[in-house]
Amino acid sequence: MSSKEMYLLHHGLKLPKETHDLESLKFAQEFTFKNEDVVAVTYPKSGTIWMQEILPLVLNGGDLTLIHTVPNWDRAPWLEEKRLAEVVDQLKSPRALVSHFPYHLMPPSFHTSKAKVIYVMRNPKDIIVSSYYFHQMAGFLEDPGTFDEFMDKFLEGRVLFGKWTDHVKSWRHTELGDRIMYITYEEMCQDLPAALRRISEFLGRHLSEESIQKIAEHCSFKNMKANNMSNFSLVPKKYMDPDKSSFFRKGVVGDWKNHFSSESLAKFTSVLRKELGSESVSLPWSLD
Ligand code: PPS
Repeated sequence: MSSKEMYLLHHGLKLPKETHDLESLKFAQEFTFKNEDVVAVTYPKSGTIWMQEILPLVLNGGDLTLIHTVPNWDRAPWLEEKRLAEVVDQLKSPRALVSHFPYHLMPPSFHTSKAKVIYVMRNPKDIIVSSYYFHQMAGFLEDPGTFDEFMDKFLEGRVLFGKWTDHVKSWRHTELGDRIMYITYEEMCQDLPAALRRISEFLGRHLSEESIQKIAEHCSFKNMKANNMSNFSLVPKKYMDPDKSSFFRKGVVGDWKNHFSSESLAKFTSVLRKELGSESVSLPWSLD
C-alpha cells in the first residue's frame, strides 16, 4: 500500500486511515467536553497506553473490574479515532480519554470546559526507537526502512502526528493553568506509586496507599503485557503482528543507546536543539 492509501493529512499531520477518517475528525471537533473529563495527551510512543490504563483506575478508586472485561481502547478512547463515536454513550462520568492532538487541534468545547489534561512526555530518543519497532509490527503503518532512514523521517516530521518538537512546544505553552499536569515516562518508570500519588492529587481523588499500591501493581509493564484487555492480543495479526515486535516491547528508559550511532546522535541533537531553541534547557532529559 502506498503512503497516500495508508494515511490522511489533517492540518498537515499524517494520521493512519485504519483508525481515523474525516468523520472521526469531525466528531472530535464537535465533541462536547464535560468539566469532569480527563484527557491524557501524548506524542505517539510516549506512554499513552500506560496512562490509558492508569486514568480509569485512578478515577474509579482502583476497581479492577473494567480492566479485566473491557479492552483499553474502549475504557479510555482516543478523541480523534473512529471508535469514539461507537462507545461515547457507554462512558461513565468522570470520563477518561486519550489524544495525540497538538494543543491547537483540540476542539472548542475543550477550551470552554474545565476538563483536565495530563501531558505525558518521553525522551524523544526512546520514542524513535519505540516507534521504529511499532512501524515494523503495525500492518496499517508504512514500513520504517532502516533505523537511520526512519530517524530522518522523524526529524522532518514525516511521521504520525508530525514533529515531536512542535507537539511538545504546543502543550508547554497553554493558558490551561492548573488544568494541566506534566509528567514524564521516565518519572513513571522510576517510581510508579509516586507518579500515581501525583496523578491522584491532581484529579482530586486522594487515593489510599492501599489503592495506589494496587493500581501500581496492576499497571506494571509485566502485568499490562499479560492482560489480554490491555496487550492488543485481541487485535487481528494483520493489524498488529506480535511475531514482528510486541506492543509491550521493552518498557525501559534508555534503549536508544542500543540503536543510535555517534553520527545519528550528533544529527539528532543538532536538529532538536535548533528547533527547541531556549526550550531545550528546561527539558527533563539531556538531548546529548
Ligand atoms: S502509542 O502507539 O502511541 O499508543 O504507544 P504508547 O502507548 O504511547 O507507547 C508505547 C510504549 O510504552 C511502553 N509501555 C510501558 N512502559 C513501561 N511500563 C508500562 N506499564 C508500559 N506500558 C506501555 C511500551 O512498552 C512502549 O515502549 P517500548 O520502548 O517500545 O517498549
